[in-house]
Amino acid sequence: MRTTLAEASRAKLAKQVEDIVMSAPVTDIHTHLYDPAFKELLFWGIDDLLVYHYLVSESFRYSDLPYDKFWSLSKTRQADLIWDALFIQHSPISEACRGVLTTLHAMGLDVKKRDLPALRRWFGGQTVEQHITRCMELAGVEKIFMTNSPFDDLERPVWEKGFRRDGRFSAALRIDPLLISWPEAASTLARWGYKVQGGVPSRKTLDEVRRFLGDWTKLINAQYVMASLPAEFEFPTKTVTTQLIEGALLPHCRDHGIPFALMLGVKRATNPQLRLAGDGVGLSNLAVLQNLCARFPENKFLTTLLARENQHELCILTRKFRNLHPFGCWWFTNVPHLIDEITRMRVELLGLSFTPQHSDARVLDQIVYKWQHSRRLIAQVLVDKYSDLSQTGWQVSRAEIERDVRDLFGGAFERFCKH
Ligand code: FIX
Ligand code: ZN
Repeated sequence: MRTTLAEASRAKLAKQVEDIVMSAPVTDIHTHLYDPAFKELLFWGIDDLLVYHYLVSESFRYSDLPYDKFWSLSKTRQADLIWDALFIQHSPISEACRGVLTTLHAMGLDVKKRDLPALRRWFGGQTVEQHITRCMELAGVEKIFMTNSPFDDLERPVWEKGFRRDGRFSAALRIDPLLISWPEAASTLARWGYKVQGGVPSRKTLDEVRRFLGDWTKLINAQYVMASLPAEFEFPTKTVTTQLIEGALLPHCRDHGIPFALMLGVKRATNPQLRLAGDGVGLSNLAVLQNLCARFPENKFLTTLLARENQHELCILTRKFRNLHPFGCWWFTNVPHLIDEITRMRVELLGLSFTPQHSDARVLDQIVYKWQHSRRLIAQVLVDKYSDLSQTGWQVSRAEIERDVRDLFGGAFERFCKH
């Protein structure tokens, strides 16, 4: 069958775009991974891959085991049950299941043997140092942003003790408790020596909260401050949260020239018996973002939204506010047809002025599949968009495509954070 000229040039363009997108280095701007200095806080290996909360919730679809019984088991026993339920008793066809296999396959492991003990033996023979390098090379990730919470009792002492930083890991200051459970956070800060009072924050308390944010931003060299806020979160309101945001958090971010990252739309503990796997989603009122961007033009706001139904309005808001930068297909939207839909919509409405993806990896090995899967989908969108462009006679060079992809994979984010 004769290939038309148009088909031939589209195939040539597609090959070029796919090569560039599949090999471009990426900055992973939000993960739950840790610098190796945090030792066991960095999860990796086959059992951690299998007990990932995405798979826990999927496996309970097939199990009538009492939740407490499951949580009382060792990680290995939990992994055995999840492997059996999702990979042996049923085809591992979901995105999270396929992800595990994409990662194992990329590491040269023969998944068709379905031999979990053999997989465990292989991972048992690896060191964390070599595995970090292996996973970052396979994923094409050159920089990993951690999620660093001073309120985490396992993490905080490591920072306070100090350690030699691994340059591949950047820090982000996570402050959810400050905004969603102030009274408790206030007593914690007071215990740490900050002169804060619970209740409605006085000027003194707001200054002390700024001192706390300043101390930790300096200690960890935070590149942004982040909080995940519930679907029903509103701004401004006559609440302490609004006062903390206006009177401490945003002035702090302006002083340090760093963005505030809002992750909106989670319904924590929809089913608390599933623990981390028990969170759900809700529609966010995006007036929050409009009000923040309009009232604080000197502040920069990064944002990712959990609800599919919020994505179009976010694109429109982003067209109105240059101090707003959307990123990623977060969590329940991190599935192929939504990554395609959201990325296509963003390119069509925002051009290249956004960051299409972050991995949100909780297990080191996950960066391999999360980026391989997303790169393929992003490449497909770009092939279609550049092909549409070439229909107009406009020619894009290889260097221009490389420039555009560099922007999408971290360049636009870095520039947004710096300005
Ligand atoms: O708030 C967050 O950073 C979320 O990403 C996590 O809470 C969530 O558990 C997760 O792992 C999503 O992928
Ligand atoms: Zn996260």
